[in-house]
Amino acid sequence: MKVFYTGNSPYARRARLAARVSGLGVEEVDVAPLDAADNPLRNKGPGVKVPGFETDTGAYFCETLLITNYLNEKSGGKLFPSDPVAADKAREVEGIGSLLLDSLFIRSQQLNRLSENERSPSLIAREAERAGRCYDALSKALDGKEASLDAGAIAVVCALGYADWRLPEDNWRAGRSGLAKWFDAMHQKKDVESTKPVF
Ligand SMILES: N[C@@H](CCC(=O)N[C@@H](CS)C(=O)NCC(=O)O)C(=O)O
Repeated sequence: MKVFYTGNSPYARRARLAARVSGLGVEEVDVAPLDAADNPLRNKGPGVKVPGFETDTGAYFCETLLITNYLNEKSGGKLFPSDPVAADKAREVEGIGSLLLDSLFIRSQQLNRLSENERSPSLIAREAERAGRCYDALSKALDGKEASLDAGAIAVVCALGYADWRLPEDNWRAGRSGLAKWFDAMHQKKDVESTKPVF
């Protein structure tokens, strides 16, 4: 199995961390830069996005959640706690982390990729509000929680790490010291630290 990534992609970081936690010996293949005419992903599928994933049977697919679920299934459930109640909670957190990352990504594209007259102020405001609600919900869910690397924690670490890089003005730590403490504790883990975005 192979996971294709670039060092600055928060989505690919999620897939790489999931691959490591799965313990399945997934090979990590750096395919930066994505816009190169001879990028290997061009021969694999229409998306040319990271993460991409190749199975041992030669199938190829994109989409972080699909990849995470595949790795969870193949590893016999290593990406979620074995206790069913805790596993459902982890899915709840994973969903909020996913929402947050999508929201931050939209806003970052608007603010960092478009010129001022191409931007949509209403879209930016809507996504900023959504991100605020996600930060608050994560603060509630993770304040005082143990730093363990399941699919929920992976999604959140990657989203908050992306916020630090692309939207530092969100200042998500302000008034959320429990979440900040949890985030720092997660970075004591070698894989979390070693997959921090390269920029
Ligand atoms: N919905 C996709 C999003 C993946 C995504 O947007 N990846 C970005 C990098 S962070 C990408 O490959 N962008 C290349 C492009 O837009 O051409 C997922 O969940 O995996």
